[in-house]
Amino acid sequence: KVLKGAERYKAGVLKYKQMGYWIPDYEPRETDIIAVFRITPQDGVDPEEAAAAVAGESSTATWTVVWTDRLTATEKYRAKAYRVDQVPNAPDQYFAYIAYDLDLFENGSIANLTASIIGNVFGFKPLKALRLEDMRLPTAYVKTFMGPATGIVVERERLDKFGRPLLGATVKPKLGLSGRNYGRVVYEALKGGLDFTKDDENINSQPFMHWRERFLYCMEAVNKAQAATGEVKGTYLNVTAATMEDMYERAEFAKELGSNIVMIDLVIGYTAIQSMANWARKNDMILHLHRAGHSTYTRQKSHGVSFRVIAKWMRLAGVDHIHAGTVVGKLEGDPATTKGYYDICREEFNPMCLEHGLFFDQDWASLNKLMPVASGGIHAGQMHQLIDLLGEDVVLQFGGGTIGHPMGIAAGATANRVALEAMILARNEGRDILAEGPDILADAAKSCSPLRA
Ligand code: CAP
Ligand code: MG
Repeated sequence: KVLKGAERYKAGVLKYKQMGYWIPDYEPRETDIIAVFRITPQDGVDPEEAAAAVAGESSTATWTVVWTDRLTATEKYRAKAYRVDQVPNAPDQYFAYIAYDLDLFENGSIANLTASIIGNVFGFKPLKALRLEDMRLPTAYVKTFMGPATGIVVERERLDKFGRPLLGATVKPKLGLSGRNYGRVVYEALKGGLDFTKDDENINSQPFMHWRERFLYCMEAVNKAQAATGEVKGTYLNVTAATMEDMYERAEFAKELGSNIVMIDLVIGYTAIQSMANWARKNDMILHLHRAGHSTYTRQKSHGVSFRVIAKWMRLAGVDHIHAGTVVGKLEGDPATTKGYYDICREEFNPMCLEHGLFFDQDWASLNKLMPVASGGIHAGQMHQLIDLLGEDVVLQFGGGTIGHPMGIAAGATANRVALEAMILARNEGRDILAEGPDILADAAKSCSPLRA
């Protein structure tokens, strides 16, 4: 009988443990990259063997011993599974810790890192499911990346906005407006009090609005709104396109028109993201990353890649903004896990904190901080919850929550700005904004009819 897949492992035909990928007494070196995977072995597969198999398949191994192993320093290059813990309340799942020698990776390349860590192994037969939960990135590796060029501090300085979250809105409907009408939305929203407007993730260059048309009308709106309000304004021009050449062309045009920011979608891929980050760094532009597509692999709790890992990769890659969840809006996310994402973006050092999903201490080695963006079904009525949950260094983005206002777009923007400022003032006065939030909003609404509406 020819044994296949999981059967082979049960019968002990293939033994990654024996091949040297399970080293229970291994103490990771300071320079090792460590990954923690949630593994669900097939019934009857030993979890340590499954962990060893993940280590093998994500580093040097194939399904059999090969002669050429004798020609390299196999011990150094083999990833080492060194710890397997049962997941609380999930009897068939285990956290497997795997250490990788730094020599396995090219400096400064997310594409190269991910080709190993999430390369083939997620389709591996002895596992029912596999999820990459977290990674410890050693300082030696972090330092091979440039990180965000602008980040939080410089963005605030460039925009001259301090002490409060930034306010934005995604132009709606997502698709279908002409350039001229699109520009009108941008102007109304910015003049009404927002700092930013934003293209939607799926707006590129469609028949109803060519990208140049959009950029021209948007920047006219930005300039007019800046002149009318005396504030620095911006609009995230989405330069996502089919090729790098197209993206560079669009980004260059945005710069030529005086934009301070461009936007890309996660779906363009890691190498394209790193190229755009380099471009933004050289051109003094803020780079906004919309995480379009992430839920296809981040949402399931037993299979895929946690968003916390994507956030870490993106801080290395050097985007300046990243969508990181709202907790209270229309898209899934719980407070503890989301706090972990925000800490990855905004802290110099993340201490290990299992409650927030952080499995390791993470030293960011002076890489700039990344501005998180909260977006998705949020509105002024949640201002107290948003500030309480997400703090001050965040972009709050209300699409429907601006453009759906009953009195119009500018009124929607004003309602958000007034709610924000009232809440920040109350917080700075030491009031408990979570408990008193609705009263604070009601008070502010007495002298602001858009907020009242
Ligand atoms: C929000 C949004 C954003 C999502 C992204 C949308 O619009 O423009 O793309 O929030 O989610 O298309 O749904 P509304 P995330 O403000 O009108 O809901 O930030 O979680 O990646
Ligand atoms: Mg959107």
